Amino acid sequence: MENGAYKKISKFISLILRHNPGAAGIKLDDHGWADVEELIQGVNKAGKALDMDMLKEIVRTNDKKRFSFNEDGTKIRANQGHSIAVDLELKATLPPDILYHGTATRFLGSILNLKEGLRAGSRLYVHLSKDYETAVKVGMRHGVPCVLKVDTGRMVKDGYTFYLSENGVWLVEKVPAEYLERVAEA
Ligand code: HQG
Repeated sequence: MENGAYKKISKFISLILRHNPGAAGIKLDDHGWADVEELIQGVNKAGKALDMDMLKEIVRTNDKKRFSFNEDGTKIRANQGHSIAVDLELKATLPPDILYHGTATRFLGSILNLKEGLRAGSRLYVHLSKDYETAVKVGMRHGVPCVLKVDTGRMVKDGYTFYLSENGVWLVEKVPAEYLERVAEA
């Protein structure tokens, strides 16, 4: 279980590794990796206590397995969710025929009615979930949740490429509205 203090620091690490490495005065390489020693020093300089044992525990207990170490444990990166351009070298993966996207009711107008579909916005990819329940939780972060069913089977036939992050989140560049259908509430 992730404890409260770890949760706070893990949010800061998400910010550093996904969006703003400068917040800890560090740089990521082209593949999103940060040097572990640099990260620990940078977090401490930013006024938050962190050591190697804590970092290992944060990576191990993180509820969504957001971070990974490299093989020899000298580097760390976020598994998904980036807004800065990094190449995670994800392999194209065939998704199940249906995936889900959790969003908030206030976004449905532009997604479905204006037919913008799902766009990545500030992130590199649109995030899709393999089950309805997970999608509800994702949607709750933005307001009154609602879930869109994505016809991934047809998207694959139409040539879209899907990726599966290290922690089980499905990623795709965009989802045009024609592949989306709102799931009626249970
Ligand atoms: C919405 C969490 C209007 C989209 C989760 C979403 C995920 C549109 C919001 C990960 C739109 C973007 C990502 C359009 C999309 N018009 N709104 N055309 N297209 N949207 O946070 O998918 O806890 O960038 O529906 O578990 O909510 O951070 O994406 O509501 O995996 O690890 O724009 O973040 O993981 O919001 O979440 P986000 P998301 P972590």
